[in-house]
Amino acid sequence: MTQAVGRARAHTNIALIKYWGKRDKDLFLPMNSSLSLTLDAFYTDTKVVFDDNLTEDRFSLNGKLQSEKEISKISRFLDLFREYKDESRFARVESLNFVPTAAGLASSASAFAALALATATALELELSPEELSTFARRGSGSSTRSLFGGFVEWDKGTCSADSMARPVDDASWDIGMIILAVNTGQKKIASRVGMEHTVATSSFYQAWVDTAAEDLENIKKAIALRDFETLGKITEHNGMKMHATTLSANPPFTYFSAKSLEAQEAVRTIREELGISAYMTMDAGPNVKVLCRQSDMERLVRALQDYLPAEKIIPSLPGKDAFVLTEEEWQASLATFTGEPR
Ligand code: 2P0
Repeated sequence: MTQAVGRARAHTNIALIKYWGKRDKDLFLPMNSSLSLTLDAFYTDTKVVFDDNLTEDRFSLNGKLQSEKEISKISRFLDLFREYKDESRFARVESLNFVPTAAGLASSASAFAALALATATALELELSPEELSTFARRGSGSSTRSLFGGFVEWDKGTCSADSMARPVDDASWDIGMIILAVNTGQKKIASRVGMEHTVATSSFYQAWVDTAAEDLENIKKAIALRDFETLGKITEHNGMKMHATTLSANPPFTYFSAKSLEAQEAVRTIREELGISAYMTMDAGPNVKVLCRQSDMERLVRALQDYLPAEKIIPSLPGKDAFVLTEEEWQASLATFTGEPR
């Protein structure tokens, strides 16, 4: 019996310059480059065991065996590594998502980043984290950025080999983010479906691509200068432009719910009346994410409590690079996991 084992942790990330649209669906090549902030409060731990006793791949998430459909996604992803390394063994994959249920954050970014690092570790692949991000990308675009901590750019590249993530700045300078988990339980339009429909039908789509490139250049300058105000303003503007493309799709749709608009209004009011710098962004769901200074976070959380229940306000600091876990750390993770997403 031979086994090859790898374990890893990766944190989720929130895009400040959004990835919205693919130019190649099979290779997950994006229309535009994007930039995100990795968050330390939300992460996925994954263990992969390649084992020649297995006759098929297995996948459990949060202690529950997953359906054929979920397993086939994982198998296709593992095939990329098996082909690269000429590996024939099947694998057992166990993942734990440490994301509060209320946060309603998509976990595909941290999930595929953790799986990519765990698999590369098990198979002893000699890949840089940038190269590994080109594998992660094929599971879910946003997972490229979860291999790194702090501010991370995903360069759209020219082909599969160079469409990769790179660290921009470790964000160790008074940066924080607060998730406003308004979670209305409304029917979701998966981001993959939403972006495809938008690319195909939105009359604003080309303007999105053109201006996202400009936003990316400007936000990188703001990060280099540690200019929080400019960083926040570009973030808010870019996010709203992404959502404008959904409203201009045909038929139109939106990820905004009434509760999202209320939360947005609360952020604007606090910014104007209390003078606290806070800028919002949203993804393919109703929750609002607020970029702020770490030093303002306590005051901002208190102010937000006038508008939202305390349990819906979830602060986070910037997260670190994805990293390899030891068996002891994996066991500790299993022991603290309650069996349901926290
Ligand atoms: C982002 N989103 O940059 C953007 C902004 C949602 C809105 O990346 O099809 O789950 O797996 O590549 O990565 C969510 O899209 O999509 C996303 P796929 P993914 O974070």
